[in-house]
Amino acid sequence: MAKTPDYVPLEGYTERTEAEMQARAQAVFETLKTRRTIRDFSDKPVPRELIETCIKAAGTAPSGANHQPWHFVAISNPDIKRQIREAAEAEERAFYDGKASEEWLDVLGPLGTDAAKPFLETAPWLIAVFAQKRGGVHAGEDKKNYYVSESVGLATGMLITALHTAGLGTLTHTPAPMGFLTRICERPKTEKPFVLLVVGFPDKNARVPKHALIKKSLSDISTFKA
Ligand code: IYR
Repeated sequence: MAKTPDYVPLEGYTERTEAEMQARAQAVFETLKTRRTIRDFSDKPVPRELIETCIKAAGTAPSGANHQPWHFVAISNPDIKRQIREAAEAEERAFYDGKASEEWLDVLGPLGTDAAKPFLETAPWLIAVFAQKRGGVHAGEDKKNYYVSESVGLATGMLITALHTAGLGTLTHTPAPMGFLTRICERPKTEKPFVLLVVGFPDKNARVPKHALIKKSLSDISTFKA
């Protein structure tokens, strides 16, 4: 039987003037438009507390039935980073040396990516994001989860936003298939590896491909019906 909901008054909402709202929206845009996907990382350490705070920010994301179907494995251990690099590079060699279609390799050309992933060891943190097929509003429950990919995608976006806003560089890395993350991170089979974030400071000589600077215009990405 469905439970009747309990309610509490909304807290934490701040009403603002239109000018203030516009200024704040503009400030978020100014911050986010400087985010770049980084592949040249420094080995400078990043405090664990900073990663913890960004993961807490990600954990505020909306999710199907508020089940919060995500788990973040934050790795700074050099031995585990090496295992991840070795497994990811093996998958990437298979990808670049045969599995990827010509069409796919063609669109990757301007990014300059290849099977070598040294940043998986250089960067101080890797965050493996897992999507939980089963769970519940409390940790340890075993109900069906809903809109899992949507929820975990939203949380990952908020994690990237938090990391960038804090002053860190990230790479959204998706070695395919990513099954090795389940084994190396010792996660249950009911969780699916979703994405591997590489996190740290950009190297002082970091470069980004020009291709990454192309951003669609407002009219390309939106339609307004007044
Ligand atoms: N996973 C590979 C290939 C790759 C695929 C896409 I789509 C990208 O935007 C970037 C890379 C790699 O990491 O090299």
